[in-house]
Amino acid sequence: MDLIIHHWDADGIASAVLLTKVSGKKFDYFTPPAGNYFLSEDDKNHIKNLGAEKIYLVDMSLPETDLKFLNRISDFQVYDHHSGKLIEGIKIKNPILKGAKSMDYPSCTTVIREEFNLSEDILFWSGIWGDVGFKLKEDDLLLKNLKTFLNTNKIDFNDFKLFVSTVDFQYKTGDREKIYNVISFLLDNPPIQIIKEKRFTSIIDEVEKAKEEEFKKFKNYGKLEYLHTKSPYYIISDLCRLKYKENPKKFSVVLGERENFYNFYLRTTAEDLSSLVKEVKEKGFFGGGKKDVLGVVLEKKDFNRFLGFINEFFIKNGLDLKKIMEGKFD
Ligand SMILES: [Mn+2]
Repeated sequence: MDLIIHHWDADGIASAVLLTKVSGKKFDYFTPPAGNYFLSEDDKNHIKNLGAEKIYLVDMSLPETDLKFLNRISDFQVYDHHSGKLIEGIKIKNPILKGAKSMDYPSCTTVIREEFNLSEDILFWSGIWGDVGFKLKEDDLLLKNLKTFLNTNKIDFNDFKLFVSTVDFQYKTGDREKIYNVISFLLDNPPIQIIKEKRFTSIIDEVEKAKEEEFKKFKNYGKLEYLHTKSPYYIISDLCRLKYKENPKKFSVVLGERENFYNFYLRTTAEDLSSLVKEVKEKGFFGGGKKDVLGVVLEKKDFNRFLGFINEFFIKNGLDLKKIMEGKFD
């Protein structure tokens, strides 16, 4: 069977479903563990063993080596809207890489709709709402068009938002089966019906509760707010943002421990993190970020090397992160 590899969020799921519907075929699906914007060795073995002749990658910018791997083992096609670069010999449909404006392609569903001449539907709009909904202003043309779509199709705005959250929240449980179950449901039913399904909608409350519980476990070390969590829920970026909002000038750090990986998050306005983000990448870690945020995914074997590196940054700011973490790792 052919395979669709997709991002774990609402846009990735909606894109995978749209692509399935338009091709009229059955597919296998794969999404990496939440937070991993790369394929681990396990992921690659799993994908290879599926033996797909054709592999699609939607809504995910993977490292060049991973793209080349997928291109080697299959007839490979990418649909995406993230920044990155074109790679010779790989079929990538991504208008952003050819100079298009990101506001014209706010979602991967936008790229897929254009490629296959699809009419707008709730999946198309859920990709957009999932990726950029939080930053749309009342007078944005995109929001006006969405509201026209919802009115025409008699979909309540709150129901639409619930729809997108329900699709989006599944990955936060840390259980990828839940994501694949949503894809099945969306393929077999009128998509909006999902908001009537307790087994899918209850995930939102479940995740919010887990967040509340973990949030209480932050420890304060003066300028540093630190949380080490072993929660199976993938909520660390949310937790870090919540703590950061309390006091942006502090250093809010969350370390999420999973089976084979650590997720590290730092947010602060105390210092511009842009050069730190750059350095992280140069050192060969899987990381990204902006002025006020750094996120890194680490294989466990790389953790000490990372801690040594990042602690230099904290020492400069009068904080010994390593000492704070001491005793927490074996
Ligand atoms: Mn997207």
